[in-house]
Amino acid sequence: MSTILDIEKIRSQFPTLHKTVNGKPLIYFDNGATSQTPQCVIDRLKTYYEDENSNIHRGVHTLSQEATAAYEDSRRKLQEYLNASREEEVLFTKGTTDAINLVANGFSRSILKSGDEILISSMEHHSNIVPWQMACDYTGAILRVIPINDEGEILFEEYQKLLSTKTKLVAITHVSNTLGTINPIKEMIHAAHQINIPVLIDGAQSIPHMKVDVQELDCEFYAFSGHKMFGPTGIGVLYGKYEWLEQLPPYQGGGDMIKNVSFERTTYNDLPHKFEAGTPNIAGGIGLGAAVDYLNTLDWKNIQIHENLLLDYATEHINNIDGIQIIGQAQRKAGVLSFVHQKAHHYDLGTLLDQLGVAVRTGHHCTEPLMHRFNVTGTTRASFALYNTKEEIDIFIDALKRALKMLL
Ligand code: 7TS
Repeated sequence: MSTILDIEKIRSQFPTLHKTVNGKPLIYFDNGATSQTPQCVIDRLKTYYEDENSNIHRGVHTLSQEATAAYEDSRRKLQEYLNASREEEVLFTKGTTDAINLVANGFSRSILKSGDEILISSMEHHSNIVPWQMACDYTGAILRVIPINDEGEILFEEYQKLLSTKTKLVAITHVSNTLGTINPIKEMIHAAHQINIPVLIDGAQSIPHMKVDVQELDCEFYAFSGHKMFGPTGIGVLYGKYEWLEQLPPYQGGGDMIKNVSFERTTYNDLPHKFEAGTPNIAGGIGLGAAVDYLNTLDWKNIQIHENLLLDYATEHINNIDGIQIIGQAQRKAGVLSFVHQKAHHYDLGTLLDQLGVAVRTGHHCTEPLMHRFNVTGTTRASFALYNTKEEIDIFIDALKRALKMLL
């Protein structure tokens, strides 16, 4: 494939991409679920366990100081990567889900009152629905949902109509994991700020596909997971504006998040530690720093061109197959291709594709309300990353045709 990226060099850094599955070379099109891990991140995790393994923020001994320095260095790398104005604005969490729960918990306990409203969209992942439903159950607040059109795009005028003085937060995904839609979050944030409403962005699916600048976006919160951006599992980030993180109460209680404890009264630690109770995922945090180092070596402009070419090529070829309907045809999309076939079940398609070496995801993709919106029970989803190629799409399309022949 003629490409602007040195794709062979990129692929050589990802050991899993060279596996065979069911006797076939693996074609990994399940990047929306998790991305593969480059050797530099794997090496960094290994070095941590071989050389630096120690608890952090508490030891006077050398090993603990080294581990603390590496962990805090990662935080600074993330601050720089996101262009956050202070390192205290970068909280380590278990992932996107944990980050959103942290904010929902804080809002439940300190901001939301009966009759207040939280605004989300029809295309949210369950992680950006259920924590708000729980917050509403707890406080009597009401969940409002921004509708979308048949292409899978936010209806901006409806969004504006839903914004009111009752709205206490807008929580919206940057990129839909099921449709691939890139939402106009900058305009949405701007509209919310007109009436002083804070905005949380679920960045789980955007971070691996584009450069994000939180100051330029001006969002109050931005949540994402390490394992979808070439980093380790079990680690993620909540970016929050300093004054908002100061205002919210701590999420969990325990070690590290306190200044002083007595049975009568406990005082909480400064940011970011106030939100990081207990021994954190130290190796994960350090490994995520290595993933950021890796991302910093990439040419983002050309990666976006490459990923758009992959998406356009796959879309064109899938559209030529009889009986297939693409779910999600927004003008602006990231590398996600979800589809249904009028006769073949997505689960059967996924199973047969796996037999042919192609890993895709099937089902509702943790977006059940979105499935209802499109009147389907699930889809087959191919989601691409920077290391995928046009040749892999050719094999996938061939495999899909073979699978359909077997099923129909
Ligand atoms: N938000 C979005 C938009 C997501 O796509 C996901 C995971 C999450 C939140 C939750 O992330 P976690 O790391 O905390 O689990 N999405 C998917 C997916 O599409 N297939 O598997 C996981």
